[in-house]
Amino acid sequence: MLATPLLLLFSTSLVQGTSYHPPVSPGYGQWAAAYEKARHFVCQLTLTEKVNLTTGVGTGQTVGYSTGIIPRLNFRGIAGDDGPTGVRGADYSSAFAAGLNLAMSWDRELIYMQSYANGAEHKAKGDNSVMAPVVGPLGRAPEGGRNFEGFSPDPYLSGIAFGEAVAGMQASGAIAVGKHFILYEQEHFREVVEWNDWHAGPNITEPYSSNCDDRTFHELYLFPWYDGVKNGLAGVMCSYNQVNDTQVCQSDHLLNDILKGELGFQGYVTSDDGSQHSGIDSALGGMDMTGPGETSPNGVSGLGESFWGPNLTLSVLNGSVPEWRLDDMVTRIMASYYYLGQDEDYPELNFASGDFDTYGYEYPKAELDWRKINDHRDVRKNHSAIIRKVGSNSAVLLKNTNNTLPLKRPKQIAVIGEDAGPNKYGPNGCPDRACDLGTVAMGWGSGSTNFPYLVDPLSAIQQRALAEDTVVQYVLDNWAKDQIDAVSSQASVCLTFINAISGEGYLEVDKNYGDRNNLTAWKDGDNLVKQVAANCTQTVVVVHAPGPILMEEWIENPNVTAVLFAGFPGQETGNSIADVLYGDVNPSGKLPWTVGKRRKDYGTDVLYEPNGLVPQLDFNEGLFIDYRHFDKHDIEPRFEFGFGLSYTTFAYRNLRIESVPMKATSSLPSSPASSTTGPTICPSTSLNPSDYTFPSTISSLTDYIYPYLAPSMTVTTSLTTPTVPVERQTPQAQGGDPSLYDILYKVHVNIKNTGKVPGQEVSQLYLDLGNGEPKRQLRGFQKTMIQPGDKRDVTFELRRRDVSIWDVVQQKWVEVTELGTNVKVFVGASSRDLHLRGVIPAR
Ligand SMILES: *[C@@H]1O[C@H](CO)[C@@H](O)[C@H](O)[C@H]1NC(C)=O
Ligand SMILES: *[C@@H]1O[C@H](CO)[C@@H](O)[C@H](O)[C@H]1NC(C)=O
Ligand SMILES: *[C@@H]1O[C@H](CO)[C@@H](O)[C@H](O)[C@H]1NC(C)=O
Ligand SMILES: *[C@@H]1O[C@H](CO)[C@@H](O)[C@H](O)[C@H]1NC(C)=O
Ligand SMILES: *[C@@H]1O[C@H](CO)[C@@H](O)[C@H](O)[C@H]1NC(C)=O
Ligand SMILES: *[C@@H]1O[C@H](CO)[C@@H](O)[C@H](O)[C@H]1NC(C)=O
Ligand SMILES: *[C@@H]1O[C@H](CO)[C@@H](O)[C@H](O)[C@H]1NC(C)=O
Ligand SMILES: *[C@@H]1O[C@H](CO)[C@@H](O)[C@H](O)[C@H]1NC(C)=O
Ligand SMILES: *[C@@H]1O[C@H](CO)[C@@H](O)[C@H](O)[C@H]1NC(C)=O
Ligand SMILES: CC(=O)N[C@H]1CO[C@H](CO)[C@@H](O)[C@@H]1O
Repeated sequence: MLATPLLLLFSTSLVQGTSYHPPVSPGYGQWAAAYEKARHFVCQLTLTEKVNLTTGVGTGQTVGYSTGIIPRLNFRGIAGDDGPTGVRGADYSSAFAAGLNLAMSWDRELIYMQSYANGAEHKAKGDNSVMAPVVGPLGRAPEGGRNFEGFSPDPYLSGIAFGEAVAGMQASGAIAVGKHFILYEQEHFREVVEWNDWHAGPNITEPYSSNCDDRTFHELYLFPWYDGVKNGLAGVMCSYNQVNDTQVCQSDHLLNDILKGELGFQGYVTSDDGSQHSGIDSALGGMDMTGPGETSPNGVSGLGESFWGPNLTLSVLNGSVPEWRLDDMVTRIMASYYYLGQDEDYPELNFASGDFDTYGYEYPKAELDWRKINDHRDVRKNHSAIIRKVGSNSAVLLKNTNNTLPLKRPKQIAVIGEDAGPNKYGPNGCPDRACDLGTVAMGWGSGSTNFPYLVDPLSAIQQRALAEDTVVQYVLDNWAKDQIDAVSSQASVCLTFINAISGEGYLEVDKNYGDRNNLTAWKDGDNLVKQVAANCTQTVVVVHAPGPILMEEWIENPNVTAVLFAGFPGQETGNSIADVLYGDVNPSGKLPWTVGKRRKDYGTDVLYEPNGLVPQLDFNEGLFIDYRHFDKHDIEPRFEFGFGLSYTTFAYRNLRIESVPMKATSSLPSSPASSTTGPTICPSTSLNPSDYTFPSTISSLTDYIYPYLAPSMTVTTSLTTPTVPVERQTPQAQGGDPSLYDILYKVHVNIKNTGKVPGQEVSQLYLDLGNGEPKRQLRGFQKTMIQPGDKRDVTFELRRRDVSIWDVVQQKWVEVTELGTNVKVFVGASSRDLHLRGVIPAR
């Protein structure tokens, strides 16, 4: 125990004299009430209780991302779990469609609905927070392993999707932890241990550094975060990579200046599993919670060791981390809890991620506390209907010669390809879904969940076909050439399933370390299609993939009469596909990226070989990724961004631009109370050794992270009343400068359904902003259901942000019309099918 008497002497020297001056717990706007409750709560806490709420107890525990608890106040801490497609590691929960499919749907309401349902399942299982939605990676390189977890390389589409996903998820009551912040665009080299030890190098010494200029950063990668923060995002996960050779999780610039300052983020920042690289620096740099708690990913080494926990307690006691910073961390965490109303009737944790047993140890490593760990609560409700709808409404019809689809009572169907059938080991037969066996409906890694069931395409199609007395043949082996020839030469229609898969970097499939090694179909998919098409004049290709695949080997084959891109639709994949094939649902998905003809046409790629001990990922292409690159260099894509066919046709007319009369411009709210009085700081009263030494009343568990000083730790300095820095207290509004969201223009068009069936059209608005910007950038879209022969007026609203560029000198968004630019407006059915044009004149 501690012999040194505490010297009550506060040292501010470490704080003053450095450039470090983060924004302190704000609590304005919609967050005011939550902050008041949080401050009240935090003011009751002792030092170790505060530290407990910032530190995960370790991944050795049954549920990852769980902080310590406060028994004295009967507060059970903040529990969280992955992720974007459901409650990871749980049973009796849903396997939702991937973020990719939400983007492919271009449907705000569906994005909101599925995110709400996912949040509700987490809540019912007792998770306070959900590690989702994903908006980083944005998708700089089409091979990027985790692109499918997010939305689109277009920042506007991603921003709208992210905003809806945050709003939907948090409407359920769960905290959305948006991830990954930021410039995390590939899996290779994201983690030293993972790369050197698990993938056997060549060795690196630090995670890769994403080097991106300020304008590109703001206009592409940061852009969608505004929409999430604007909609109340309460959690953010900082990413594995470095930016400009600084770890993101300790970047004062990125977390304090940009996220908490410029974007006005009022929630908390948590680390990923192994993305924290320091104790003091991450605290000062703006991180608020160390999710898993441990120093290394998955606790591969140093089990029970933490940069925070005991180290944070000591850092506060010895003055390295001012106590107001700890208070700020805990206040942000608790404000998020209150903001979501979790103090009222929130379910208790009733499952154990990855463990389906009913009884088990609460602390497995220590084999302690045998108890009920899983209620097996079925939380799925009617979510299968939503998932099926997302699947069918996101499928993108790329080719449909002579109306091959929808199927018209074919006499005989052949279903061909391993991707049409089940995995013989079961839908959850591969750990974290890291394999390409049977049909693929999600990617691998923390974007995966357990399937409660998986409707494979063959089952769904067969069921549907039998109702029409169709004969159904199938071959599920991609290399069974004789059988394939036999069935494809007999069938009236040959439904051919091919796929590709990608995932998170800690697992490898066929030497793909998360990122895909190529953009072609896996399992000899191209040859499979060619072989079927050689014998079948109605070959329909269905693709399950995490992003674009190259289709050049067969796309122009006249026997390939239809192509449907299905993405990763989750548990209902077969039903969703059958709904579209049979015309029960008219396809309305559009590509959220470009399908190129050659890999090199994209101009960006994953860095596969380290270019140094600290791999450098230079974003030299600037603003020009995906369609912006194809447009700039006049490269003809196979299918352009925004493309997708329907069973009906649409005609566009009458573009009209309306200038919205300027209201008194919204501006930053005048300084709220917190900046005049300063944030409430609650020094831990009567600080004595019992506040931070191991209590005799609890027995220490192996590999478990506590807030108490380790026996080897001694306190040399001590603290008194902390001073609060004032420099960066000027609060921003949630989502940044509110005037960025003012509607400046409305663009109206009229769309007619000129075909014979009802259909939804995703109409798209693009702008040419001049000033070195891409020729066309998406800045509006609407999905509209129109009956045959009917017309609908569609309106796009342009916010100030949508007609602005980031001025690196002034460090602010500037409207281009004020720079003397005539803004060209295009509206149409894809980024290259632009029926209508107009101009917003310079001012
Ligand atoms: C910190 O949390 C642990 C459980 O994770 C609990 O055993 C301990 O009592 C807590 N400490 C304090 C000071 O509340
Ligand atoms: C790479 O690093 C691993 C562990 O970090 C080590 O075991 C191995 O010897 C290193 N290899 C080389 C070639 O330096
Ligand atoms: C990276 O550094 C460059 C050069 O200092 C700077 O212009 C840029 O804004 C930095 N990028 C980010 C994302 O902070
Ligand atoms: C304190 O942090 C260091 C790394 O800075 C780590 O090696 C050590 O294990 C931590 N101590 C505890 C008790 O977690
Ligand atoms: C305070 O404690 C932290 C955590 O162990 C340590 O890293 C740091 O060097 C200490 N600072 C001082 C001034 O003793
Ligand atoms: C699911 O159930 C909810 C609540 O009963 C209802 O509001 C919603 O419309 C249903 N959704 C679907 C897709 O059936
Ligand atoms: C499509 O239909 C037209 C008219 O019936 C026919 O001439 C053409 O050969 C068909 N194309 C294919 C690829 O089947
Ligand atoms: C692309 O990668 C997949 C999966 O590793 C592999 O099956 C396929 O053969 C590769 N394609 C080419 C053209 O190398
Ligand atoms: C299309 O199918 C027919 C019938 O099997 C076959 O004769 C023809 O060669 C095929 N065409 C191509 C380009 O494979
Ligand atoms: C039954 C039949 O027509 N089979 C043909 C299918 O196509 C191959 C070429 O890929 C021919 O060799 C078969 O004769």
